[in-house]
Amino acid sequence: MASSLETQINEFLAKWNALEADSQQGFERELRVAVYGLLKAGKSSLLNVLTGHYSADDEVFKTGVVRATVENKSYSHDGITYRDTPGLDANDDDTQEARSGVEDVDVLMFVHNARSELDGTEMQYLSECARRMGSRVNSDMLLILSQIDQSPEYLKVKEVVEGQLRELNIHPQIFCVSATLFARGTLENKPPLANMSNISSLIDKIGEFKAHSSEVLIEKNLASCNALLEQIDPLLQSCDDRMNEIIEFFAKPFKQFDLLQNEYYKRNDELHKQLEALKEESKHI
Ligand SMILES: Nc1nc2c(ncn2[C@@H]2O[C@H](COP(=O)(O)OP(=O)(O)OP(=O)(O)O)[C@@H](O)[C@H]2O)c(=O)[nH]1
Ligand SMILES: [Mg+2]
Repeated sequence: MASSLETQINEFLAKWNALEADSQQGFERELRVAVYGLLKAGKSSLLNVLTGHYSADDEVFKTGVVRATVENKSYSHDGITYRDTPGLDANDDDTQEARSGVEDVDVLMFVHNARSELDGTEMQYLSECARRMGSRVNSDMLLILSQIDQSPEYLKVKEVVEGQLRELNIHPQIFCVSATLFARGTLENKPPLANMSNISSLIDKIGEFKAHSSEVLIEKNLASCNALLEQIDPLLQSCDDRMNEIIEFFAKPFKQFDLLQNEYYKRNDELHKQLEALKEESKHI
């Protein structure tokens, strides 16, 4: 009980200090954009093309058919810090690492493979994002339907996904993209291929975020500040409750001690009086 309250207070202070440090950087820092999503969603491949790395031997974010990303990794490109995170739900450590990797980001790209609708786990992670980001979830989160070159039915999937997002009562902008098509189109100098990838529209969107980054940062800090302020009253209440428990814990023995002390003073008084009387008597002997 005590340690959990202590943990809550420490977590609160850590968030508060981080927010303060963030504000003190004077909004000079780079916009932070992160990917988040299930294993093999195509997160690292997407970041490679967004940072201008198109071939397998040139990638900055490791990709592959087996679990490739096991820790958060940031890379700065064109004034933006891109952050890769491990796939959610591969194991608890990876999920925890990914969660910590997206805590302080300005723009969150939730990446989902366009071959099927969102599954239950992704719905849970998305509602967690909605809780954490508040109203920012609609403006600062993008839903990326990835690998569309492998999903001829991706537009139908997109419609289903839109319905699922409505169920969650969130409305992030959706981008249907293919990192592979963009990389091939660029390397082989085939603009139509690159155009089919829709990566350019995502790059434009990120450019808009960058152009308004100081507003984005101020709004984000304000939202985080308000969310933290809302935690203060419940925390104070928990502190009061704890203090009352402690007072109650000590009150009983203190009361007994008081009674004993009074009894002692009373007896001491009587003894003094008796001794005085004896002394008086002895004078007359
Ligand atoms: N055809 C096609 N394959 C893709 C695309 N994007 C990623 N892939 C492939 O999908 C596999 C997984 O891609 P990654 O980028 O490593 O996926 P990830 O989400 O980072 O995976 P983890 O880090 O392991 O969670 C790789 O084999 C990629 O080559 C795409 O747009 N089209
Ligand atoms: Mg990866």
